[in-house]
Amino acid sequence: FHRTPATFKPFISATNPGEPWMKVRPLKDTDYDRGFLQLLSQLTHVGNVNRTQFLTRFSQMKASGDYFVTVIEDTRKNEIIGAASLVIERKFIHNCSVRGRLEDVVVNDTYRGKQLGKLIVVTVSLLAEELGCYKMSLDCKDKLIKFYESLGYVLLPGNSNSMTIRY
Ligand code: 16G
Repeated sequence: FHRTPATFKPFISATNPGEPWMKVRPLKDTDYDRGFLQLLSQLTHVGNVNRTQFLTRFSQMKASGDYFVTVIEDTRKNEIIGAASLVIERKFIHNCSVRGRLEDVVVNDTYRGKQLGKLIVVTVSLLAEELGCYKMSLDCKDKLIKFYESLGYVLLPGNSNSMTIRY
């Protein structure tokens, strides 16, 4: 992540995540059985999503070509311990450019202190840049602003208020 070289220790990267039992990779079908949805429930309400629903939604995401769901696996336990998604939004503006959205970032809270949040966010942010996104945006709770700022994200006062209507 070239804008913040000092904040990300170079010895941790997607291909070298810091522990031999950690693997950073794209989501796959069998992650239903590795606790992927249980992990997401540490972020927000997931509901009772059965295997068929999961596989159907995941194949729709893959078919669209605009969803890049990235996970961290604990290969010792066969368990998903971190996740983040890049969603590509196609635009007419900026010469038909694409915008990245960082979504559903979650790290298993029993794995604190291993920089997994940083690892997954930097990985997905680099992917956005690689795929030609002219910017990447996210929504987060107040308490996470400092974390995202440490990775190069900025609040643009008056310019990028996040607004929501819930259904
Ligand atoms: C956070 C997440 C967002 C997620 C939402 C779920 C990040 C950067 N942001 O805003 O992706 O979808 O929480 O909360 O991970 P909700 O259930 O209230 O929509």
